[in-house]
Order: sequence, then structure tokens, then C-alpha cells
Amino acid sequence: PQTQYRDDYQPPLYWIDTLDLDIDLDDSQTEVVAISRVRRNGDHNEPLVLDGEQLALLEVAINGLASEQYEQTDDKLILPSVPQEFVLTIKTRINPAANTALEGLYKSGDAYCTQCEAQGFRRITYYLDRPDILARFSTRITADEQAYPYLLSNGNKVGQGTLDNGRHWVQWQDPYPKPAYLFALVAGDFDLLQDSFVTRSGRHVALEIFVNKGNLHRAGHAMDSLKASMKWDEERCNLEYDLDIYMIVAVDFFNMGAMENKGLNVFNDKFVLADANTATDDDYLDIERVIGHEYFHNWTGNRVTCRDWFQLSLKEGLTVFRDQEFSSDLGSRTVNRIRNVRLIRGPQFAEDAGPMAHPIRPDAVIEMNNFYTLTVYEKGSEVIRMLHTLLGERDFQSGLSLYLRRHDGRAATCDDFVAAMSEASGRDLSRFQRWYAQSGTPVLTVRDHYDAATCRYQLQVKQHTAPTADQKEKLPLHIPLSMALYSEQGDAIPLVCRGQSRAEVLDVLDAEQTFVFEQVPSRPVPALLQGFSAPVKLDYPYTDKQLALLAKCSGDEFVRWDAVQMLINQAVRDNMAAASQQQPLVLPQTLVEVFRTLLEDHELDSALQAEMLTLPSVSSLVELFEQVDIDALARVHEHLGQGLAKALQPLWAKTYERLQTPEYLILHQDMAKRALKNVALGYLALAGEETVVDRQYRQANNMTDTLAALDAANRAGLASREPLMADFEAKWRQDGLVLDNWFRLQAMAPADDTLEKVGKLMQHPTFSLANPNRVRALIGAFCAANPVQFHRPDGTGYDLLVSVLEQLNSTNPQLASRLLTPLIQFARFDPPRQRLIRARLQQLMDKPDLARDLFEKISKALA
Ligand code: BAL
Ligand code: ZN
Repeated sequence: PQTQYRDDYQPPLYWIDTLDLDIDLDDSQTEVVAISRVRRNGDHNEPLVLDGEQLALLEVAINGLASEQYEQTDDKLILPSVPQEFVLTIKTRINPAANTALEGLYKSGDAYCTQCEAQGFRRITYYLDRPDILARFSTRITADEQAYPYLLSNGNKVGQGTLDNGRHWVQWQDPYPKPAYLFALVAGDFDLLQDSFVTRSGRHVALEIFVNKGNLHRAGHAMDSLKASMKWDEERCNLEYDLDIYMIVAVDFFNMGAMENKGLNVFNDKFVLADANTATDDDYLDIERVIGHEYFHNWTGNRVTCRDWFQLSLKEGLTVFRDQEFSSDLGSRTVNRIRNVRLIRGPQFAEDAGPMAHPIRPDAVIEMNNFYTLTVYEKGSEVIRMLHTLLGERDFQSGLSLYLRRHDGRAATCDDFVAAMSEASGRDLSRFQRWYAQSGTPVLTVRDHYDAATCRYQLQVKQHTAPTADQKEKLPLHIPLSMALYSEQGDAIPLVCRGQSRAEVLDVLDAEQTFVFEQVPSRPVPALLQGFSAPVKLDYPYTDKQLALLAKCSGDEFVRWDAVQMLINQAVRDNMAAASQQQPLVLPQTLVEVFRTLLEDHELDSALQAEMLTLPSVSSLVELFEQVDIDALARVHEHLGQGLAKALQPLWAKTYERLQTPEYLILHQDMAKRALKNVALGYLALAGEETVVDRQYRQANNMTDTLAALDAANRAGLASREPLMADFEAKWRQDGLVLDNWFRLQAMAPADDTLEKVGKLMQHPTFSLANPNRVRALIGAFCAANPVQFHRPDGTGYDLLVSVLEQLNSTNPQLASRLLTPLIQFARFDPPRQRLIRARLQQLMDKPDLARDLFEKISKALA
């Protein structure tokens, strides 16, 4: 497989101005006629080289005349000599029913749908399948009328009719030029939820959500979320919708979460369907977030798109930032921040330290699907957030609108975005731009000195980024370091520099810098990296006492949460040696007291309390160590959990009883109560209080409480686990989306026979390797969220994953490649496990038909 390099970008040799598609749907013999207006770009005699995969070519015509003057390779159609401007007609045949890769045109159940990002359009017709080719699309779809009453594509419906053979057709026209990756087609029989939205300037927009038959009652929250997104983008970013119709279709076979096709989003049904009986509070929040994300792409991605795929973070980092802000404005800002930071500090830091490390704007790619990563998305969003922190809301919004105005209707680069931000704010962002080019996680080492005689407090800040798999040399970055100072009594100390009060964000630009604060009356406790102001690791020698103070007194809620995290991390580190040697473990009293104070604080938002009182997962704690003894880590985790459960048992019980919400309402304050109540339930389960768990399961009137009870029984290994799990399965076995929760819990069970159970569950009638949601729920959760059982020292956990990957390699390589991640991040594990993993990876590498998705990751892991 070939590597593509960002530096090799060349403008296209030809433009395509319009594309008229005529698609005659049939399960195995769909015919596609693509008529495009092609125009040579500049003065040259180069051939026209079109992309195409798995297409049967039926006909090529130039200006209406059939032509034999072409060559075909596996993935190209080459027309050696073409006129300056001409009409190109290409007729192809494709087989949607055989398309298990879920890229291009495929069948999801009985419906047809498409997924074209990044390079799926080339599985529909031969085309210049690159994002800097923007054409006006019209699409005519023909299909059997009874089986496929709805025929949908991008833009506005401009015609329809019936044919005399039981078939009908619909014609769509999209007025906005777009790259092929934003093309979509859906055909099927659905239930339809309709609503409308009037934009600020008075445009009436029809809103339509299509769901599988029988699911209409589960589409309301998605519709509410869509309207909220449209309003939010107008109010916060001054951006309005630009078509007369916005459609969302929920399908059950989908590799990604959702897709922002112009005017016709296709969604994984997981991010559309919700009602109290089937969805949890977190599902409701996820739906709101993902509906928002895809809607926000209409400007950041669709109106202004990416010049090439190396620029993916231009639209994804920015749109994740926008969806995070949306969720934060609608719900709890701190809780959203905490959840995002958990994702960065856990799996994103792991990615940046592993063999697939890459900058948010990658330099070299074999398979683009491998770069829809936490780095491009989540770290990309952190980079945008740092810009927001540096510029402030007003200048950030000016920069965003300058960027959108300047590049509207065209393809842009990350450099274009930073240039607009710099121009709008007058800030020099040249060093900041290194965040786009450099991979790895910087470590910020902070040391301090207080001089009581002069009342001066000095912070010495060093930054260092260790070499990563892809880059040996690292340069200093522009890091916004937000900080505050507290007295030992917990009062904020004003920041004064050179006689002036100063802002709390320090610009760290160099490898080593010193900041001096004056008029500091006593030795302060610094709150560093407030709000996680940069995606870095912080090294400051906090004492437990200082952390307890910050947890209690900081004016920044994020700092309070973070202080508790650091206390927990310290407790974990302190116990590891003893755990490795099977020695007795300790539970730090400071931690118990901090938890007690938190539990007694009824003023604090319950959702925030829930986050503060939740122990980090074992998988995320792995990041604390260069080399980890995973079994010892799990023992420490269990010890801390049980210790806190027992030490504070009466308080957990009181909290649990205090927070009952008899009626189920999707309100933020009720979700907050349920979150804390269910954290308390988890600890009560660890303390052995089986009846409480059992009662909650039996009496629950919503899925949040049902699953919280199951989860508590599962984690604590209660005797009631088996009957409760059996009850849930009997109730929900017909509903794959709901049963995914059960598959996930089965996979995450700490019990020693989990691996065998997971193997058996692959035969469950509701499980299917063809459905990505099922695979991620069972296999994905086992490998990524149950590190102890996955990393069993006998290597059988690895065998299970490898056998799944061997099957998915040929059917759905994109899904296979996502599942592979925990296997390639082996550097922190012990040498015997590393040897076992390497042998399994080599076994995959030796497969003659290894997909390039897997090849790219495995070859890097074995390098
Ligand atoms: N563009 C792929 C799906 C998403 O990020 O919205
Ligand atoms: Zn996106």
C-alpha cells in the first residue's frame, strides 16, 4: 500500500462544475449514469485520471459520443486525451447488497443508504474524488415504489413521477457546490417525523427525521435537538441555515456516528432514537451533541470544506469545539469539560504516545479512514479551544466569521483558518501554528519559589515533548497556562506583575520561562492549568494537603474536580509497589475526608459531585505509568473503590435516598440527581448492599436507573448479577440498540470467565459481525474497556480479537481497524505480554489479503 504525503498536494488538473447523477436502484445491479461538465485547469496535456473502486464500467462518452479511448486499473479510469471543456458521461453498475464495508452505496436492512466520506463516492461512480473538487449536483433516483416510497438526496426536491412498471423516480437539485464526500442518497420505507424552523432572516425550513418503522415515538428528542442547534448557531455564531429542507435519516448499519451530507444527514440510529424506556440520560445528551455536531458542519465543513484530507481537523476539530460549546451552553459547562478532558487524558494521550501518533494535521497517510481519530477530533478541538482562550469570545467569533466569509463555497486549509484568526485579533499566532504540525503530549513541569521577605512568588515553567513514533524532533509550543493563587485558608490571591494586576492566562512560549508575581502575602497554593487550558500533562509536586484545599476552595469547579483526580492518582501510584508484591494496600485518609466533604456539600451541582466522586477507569489510569502491572493496577482500583464504599457507607446511603426522582423527566437538574444517586448506588454495591441494587432494578421507570443497577451489580460481582442480566436479556433481546448495553456490560464484567462468555455471545441471535454497533458493544468494549481480561497473561484475549479481525478484514476493514487500537498500544505492558501481542500482529501481517487499514496500523506497531 502507498503512503500519501501532505507536502505532495497539487491543485487538480481538471475541474468538474456540475454532476448529474441518474441512479436506478437494484439490490445487486444498480446502474449509475454520471454526466459531468469537466474543464481543464491550466495549460497542460495531462490525462484525466478518475478514481473508482469495485465498479463495473458499462460505457464512457465524451460530448455524447461513446469513446473507447480509456484505460482502467484497479482503482482508476484514465482518459488520455480529452478536450479543454467537455461533457463526460460514465455509466457503471454496482452491487449494493454485496457491500459489507458500508462505504459507498449499501443496504442497511431493507433501505439503501450511502456513506461517502472520506473516499466512498468512488464506489458509486468514477470521479475526481477529492474534497477540492466542488460541483453542483443533481440526482435522479429510480426505485420500486412500494418497497422504497422515500427517495432522498441532497438539496431541494425538484421533480418526481411514476413509471408504469411499479417504479417511481424523484429528482433532487443541490444549489450549493460541494465535494463528492457530501453526496448522499437514501431510499426506503420509513416513519417520518416532521417539524419546521423559521430562521432569523425568515427562511422557512422543513425539518424531517426518517426512522425505521415503529420508531416514530423515539425521534422527538432528535428533533428538539435539531431545533436547539439551529437556534444556538444563530445566537452564538451568527450562522443561519441555507436550504429550505433539512433531513436526517437514522439507519442501523453505520460505521461512524453520523454524517453531515448537505441537507441529508445520515445517522447511526444510536444517535437519533430515544425514549425513557430505551435510552439513558447519557444517550439523550449524546443525541443532542451529535445532532448539533452534524448541523454545525453545515458551515464548518460544508460551506467551507477541506482542501485535502490532511486538513480534516479544519472541519472536525472546529466542529467538535462548536458541539462542545453547544452542549456546555445548554447543560453544565464544567461537567462537559470534565467529560471531554477524560477523553483527552485517557485515550487521546494513549494515541499520541503509541505507534499511530500523528499531529492534528497529519503529514502521511495510507488509509484516510484511519485518521478519523481522537487526535484529529478531540485534540483538534483542544487546539481551537486554546485559540478561543487566547483570543477571547469576541475576537474568536470575528476570526470565525472572517474565515467563513473569505472561503465561503470553497476548500480551505488549516493555515487559512489560523490566518483569519490572527488577522481578526491582531495576535501573532506563528508559534501557535506548531500545534498543527507537532504530535505528542507536552509535559509542563512547574516549580515554584516563594520569598517571604519580598512577598514575591516565582513560577518556573518548563515544557518538553518527548519524541513520538512519527517525529523525533520537537519544538516548544505556544501554551496558554491558566492559573490562580490561593492562600492556605483558601482565599484567592490577586495576580500582580510589575505593579499591575494581570490576567490569569500565562503565555508559555519557550522551553523554559519564569513568571514572577508580587504582593503575595504568604506562600500560595497554585491552581495550575485551570479548565485544562492546554492538552498537556502537568508535573507539579502538590502535597495531598494542597490538593484537598483546592478540591474544597477553588473558585474554578474544574480545578476542584482536577484536584480530586490528582489525589486519586497519587493514591494509585502510592499503592502500586505494594500491589505488585501482594502486600497490604492503604486508603489515604485525606481522600476519604475529601470524599466526605463533597458528599456533605449539598450546594454543589449534583452532576459535578457525581464526576468528582467517580474513580477514573483502570484503562485511563494506565496512562500514569511508563510500564504498568495491569493486574496490580486493577487490585489498587478495586481496593480504593471498596475502601471508599465502606468508609463512607452511611453517607452513600443517605445520598442515595436523598436524590430519588420519582417521575422521569429529561431535565438537566433531574439528570444531575440521577447521576449522583447512581454513583452512590455503585459504591453501595461495592459495599455489598445487594438489596438496594435489586430494588432499583425492579422499580426503575427509566433506562438510566435500570442500567445503573445492572452496572453496579456487574462491577461489584453481586450474586444478583446473573438473574438481573437474564431478566434484561429476556426483555430486550429483540432490540439490538438496547441490547448493546447488555453486550457491553457482559464484556466489561471483571469476572475471570468473561472472555469465554464474550466468545459465546458472538453466537447470540441478536449479535452480528455485520452490524458495527453490535461489534463495538461486545468486542470493542471487551478489548478497550476491560483491560485485565483482554490482557489475560495467556494471550487468549488477543486471540479472540485476532479471530474477529481476520473475519472483518475482508468484510468491513474500517471497523476492523478501529477495533485494533488496544492491540497496537502495547508499549506500557510487560515484556511477556508485548511478545504475545507482537506475535498476533505478525500473524495478521502475514495475511495475503490484509486490508490497507490494518496494514497501516500493524506495520507501524511492529516497526
Ligand atoms: N464527517 C464524519 C462524521 C463527523 O465527524 O461528523
Ligand atoms: Zn464531524
